Amino acid sequence: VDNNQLAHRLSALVGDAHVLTDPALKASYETDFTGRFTGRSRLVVRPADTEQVAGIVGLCRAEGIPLVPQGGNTGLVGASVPTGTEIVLSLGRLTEIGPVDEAARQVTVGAGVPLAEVQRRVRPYGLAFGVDLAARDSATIGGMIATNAGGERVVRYGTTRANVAGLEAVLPDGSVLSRLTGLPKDNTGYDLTGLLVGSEGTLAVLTRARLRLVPIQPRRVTALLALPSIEQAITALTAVRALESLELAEFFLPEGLSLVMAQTGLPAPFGAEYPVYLLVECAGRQDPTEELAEVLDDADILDMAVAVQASDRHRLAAYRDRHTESINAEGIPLKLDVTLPLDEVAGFVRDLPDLLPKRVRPILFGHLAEGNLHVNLLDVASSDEDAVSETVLRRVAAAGGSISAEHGIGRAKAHYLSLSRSPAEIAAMRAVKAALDPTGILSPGTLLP
Ligand code: LAC
Ligand code: ZN
Repeated sequence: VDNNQLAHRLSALVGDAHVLTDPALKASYETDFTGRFTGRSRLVVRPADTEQVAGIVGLCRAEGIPLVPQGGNTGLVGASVPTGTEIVLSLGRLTEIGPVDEAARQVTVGAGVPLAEVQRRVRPYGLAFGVDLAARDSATIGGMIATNAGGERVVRYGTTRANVAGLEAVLPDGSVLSRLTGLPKDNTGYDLTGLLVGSEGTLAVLTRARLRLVPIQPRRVTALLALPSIEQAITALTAVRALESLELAEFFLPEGLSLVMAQTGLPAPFGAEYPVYLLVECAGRQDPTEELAEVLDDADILDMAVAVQASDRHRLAAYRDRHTESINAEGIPLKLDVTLPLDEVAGFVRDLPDLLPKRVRPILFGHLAEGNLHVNLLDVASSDEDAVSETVLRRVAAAGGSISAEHGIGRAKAHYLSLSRSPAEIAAMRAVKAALDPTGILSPGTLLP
């Protein structure tokens, strides 16, 4: 079918207003927010519900038209950006939120609901979704599940996988899988929900999710610690991990802090610059300030800012949260997102500059409790990108780490998958892909090259 016929048939399913063929209207769906991944799509289609999604997928399957599902387009590995032959299937209109089940502590939401909207909706019940991340206003639940997003609260609540009780999804043949009861005990065969979490749009189009919720911990303290080294930051982290109330342990370095201050106009947090910064937050039913001070008593802390009021806490958190946007303002970074065993983190940070061409500026920050480093490289010549990525990712793999901690594989890391996965694992993944999507219409080029 040519594009006009396709647009016509899709319009019959979703309405004229929701099939975008005008290049100006399509543009924001064709480039990711860092500007690194960009491509063309045949058109963009915006269904309103599961039935319309099933209709679109069925049509694409019948006509052999590839499609790329897209949520808030905040992904960082190019998994939801088209390359030319696909249509973009935007889930942004699937925004229904069901009643909050207080007894089960669950809620069913549409794939297109932004994270911040879920949090707003469940807050009056004293509940929260356990996953939180800097892109909360745009990132959608469907996209977060497709990437198994991690974020800043993993140390307490786990990744998205641990917070999803069930899914509804459209398979490439147009059939609908629905597992939304959220039963905490349900041993009836393969865990299809678990399989689709982290599948990056390659196995199914996610349409709804049953989310687990956690009680809001009303008393909160945030502290920004200045430390002499990564080793000492890990010692401090080990100390705070003794606390059940620990929700967040994020690190950043002076180079990143300077960019954030320059971009945002925030004042320096301390009178001097220090080698490493660790942002920690504890929350409980009782004020955790005292227990935090207690466990940090022996740590080698050079300076510290502590905040209890929400506005003060948010000001401290901003030094960390605003890293991504501040880096983007400097240029299009080469982004690597790796995990290392904790005892390898300091050595990696020390060795990194020697692995890079001289002019490259590494900006590191991330989730220290998981050994998850966001390696942002500015000023990498485009001819050096592949070599630089491979060198750094090989170093990570050699240290027993993972080449993707939380952003996924997407298109960006597909060629490096074998650094983190064995031939047997990749063969098993290919077999699953072939069984569910035999003609390969879903997100071609993502995850499995
Ligand atoms: C963060 C995103 C980049 O941690 O993963 O801010
Ligand atoms: Zn992150």
